[in-house]
Parts: sequence; C-alpha cells; structure tokens
Amino acid sequence: MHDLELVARLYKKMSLIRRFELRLAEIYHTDAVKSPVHLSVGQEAIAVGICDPLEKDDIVSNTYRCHATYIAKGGNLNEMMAELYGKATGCAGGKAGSMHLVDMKNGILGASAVVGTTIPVATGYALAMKMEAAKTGRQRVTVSVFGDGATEEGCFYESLNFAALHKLPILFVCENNRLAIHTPIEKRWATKRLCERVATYGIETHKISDDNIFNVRDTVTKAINDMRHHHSGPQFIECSTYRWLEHVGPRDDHSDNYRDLNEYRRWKENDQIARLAKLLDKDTVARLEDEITAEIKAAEEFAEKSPYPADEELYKHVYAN
Ligand SMILES: Cc1ncc(C[n+]2csc(CCOP(=O)(O)OP(=O)(O)O)c2C)c(N)n1
Repeated sequence: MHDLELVARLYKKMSLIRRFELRLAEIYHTDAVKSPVHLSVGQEAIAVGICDPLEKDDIVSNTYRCHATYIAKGGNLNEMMAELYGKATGCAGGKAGSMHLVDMKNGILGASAVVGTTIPVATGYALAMKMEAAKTGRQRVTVSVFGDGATEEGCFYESLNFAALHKLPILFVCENNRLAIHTPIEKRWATKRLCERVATYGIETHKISDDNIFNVRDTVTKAINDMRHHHSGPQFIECSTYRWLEHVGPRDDHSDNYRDLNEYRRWKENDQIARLAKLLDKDTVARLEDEITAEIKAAEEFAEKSPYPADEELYKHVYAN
C-alpha cells in the first residue's frame, strides 16, 4: 500500500517533465527554442526518484540531458523556458540554452555538453561540502547524474577513486539507457558488469533494473542517509531506463534502424507515469494535469514576453572576475 500523497507528488513531477518536453517537441519547428534539445521522455522516473529525497540545498549535477533533473529538483520553470527561448530572464541569462541549465538557489549545478566532465566537478563540490560540514556540523550531499556513455571516460574512474579515498558525500547515479547516440552497449562494453567495476574502488553499489520509481527513491533515501549521518563515503547506483525519442531533437527515430523496437515496446509498457496514474483516483489525476497545463502555459507566456539579452551581455561572464 503506497502513501497517496507521495504517489501524487511523484506523479505530478514525472508528468510535468514529460508534458513540458512534449510541448517543446511541438513548438520546436517554430524556432522559438534556440538550442538543441536532448529529451528524457521515458526516463523521468530516475530524475524524480533521485531528487525527491534531497533537501533544497543538496546539489544535483546533470549532463546536457538535464531538463528532467532540473524540474525534479525544483528548478524554476519560467526561467527554464526563458533559457530555452534564449531570453534574458533565463536561468543562465539566455546565453546557455537547454544543455546548460543551472539554478543554484535550488541546488542545481550547471551542466555541460562534454560527456563525463560534470563528474569531477560534482566530486569537487562534494569535497567542498565535506570541508563545510567540518565547520558547520551539517552534511549536505551531492548527486552526480550521467549516462552509461560517460562511464567510458577516464575522469569517471578518477572521480570514483578520489571520492572513495576521501570518503566524500557523493552519490554517483548512472542512467543506463543502453544507448550512446546510436551505439548500443553491446558494441561498447566487453562486459556489462558496471557495478562490479565500480565496487573495486571500495564503493557500495546498487543496481535497479526495472525503472521502478519506488525502488529508485528508496535506494537513494538510504544512500543519502548513510552519507549524511554515518559518513559512509560515496555510493553508486546503476538505474536501467530507456530513451523513447531521438538522441537530440524532438522526433522519434524509430525508422533509423539502430534500436530494437521490441525492447522499446517493453519499456513503454513499464511506463512509470501510467503506472502511478493507476494508483490515483481519476479526479486527482485530472486536478494534477490541470495544474501542469497552467504551469507550462505560464512558463511559455513568461518566455515569450521576456526580452532578449542586451548586446553588452556578450562581454559578461567570459572570464572569471
Ligand atoms: C567528451 C565527449 N565525447 C563525445 C561527445 C559526443 N557525444 C555527445 S552525447 C554522446 C553520448 C553519451 O551517451 P550517454 O553518456 O550514455 O548519455 P545519454 O545521451 O544516453 O543520456 C556522445 C558520444 C561529447 N559531447 N563529449
């Protein structure tokens, strides 16, 4: 028996992410959105399961596929839409776009398009948090989210080693959607034993193979508690999931012949949004969907009405002060 308030909260976040992204896909051809978009449709349960147990001042670190974690961690929706529109009111002043969402007020570290590079940055943030806790007595935690492709980068292993050596409060989460652009895991990895590889660094690992949002949330809750209150050092979670749409852009790419469509159908049947909708009564779902409609509409209006950045902005934030 699930707590219905929790189910409603998780449902709303997942549905907001999906509907926001599907709306982007709808308007993409109008050129309102000024940057490439890497959509997470199908993967929402991971971002929401990870972020729900976090405190506001805990940090989540993303990749270029960062819409889901930004929304799940409580990033400002108006500022997100304005950023995608390239407007001055955007979360990065309209100069960064979809791949570099950031909202430090809500604990969302800036993302990057260079695969793997956010992992050492997040590890450095966890080091700062450990040093901060030595003074304040209160331990914040960092969650570093990345794809399976990022685990092929050397800086991933350097970060694991450093975090384990210094017992840093960082949770590494691999969103394993089996694909790096068009290349499936079988063509990239000699073995799929990712958790075993990570465990050799002395890091506790967990594998969640079914995208079950409650398993993700429970595993993260326990890991965060261990890190925050028992100084367990880093932990690692591999979450299997599946991307429904193309690697970058608003379309589905099912005619491109690189994915197994039976696998796609199996993941679609396992959709966590549909699953949670069945646990709620119809009126609750309708009310939550109405709220989502209003929030997306308000974000679009905010973005449309906002000005583009002034020309002088070009010269700001180029060098550190
Ligand atoms: C260092 C680097 N190498 C290659 C690329 C090109 N590239 C962009 S996304 C991507 C796939 C990464 O896959 P994964 O980490 O599994 O994340 P996903 O896109 O599945 O979320 C690649 C190879 C890049 N941006 N940076």
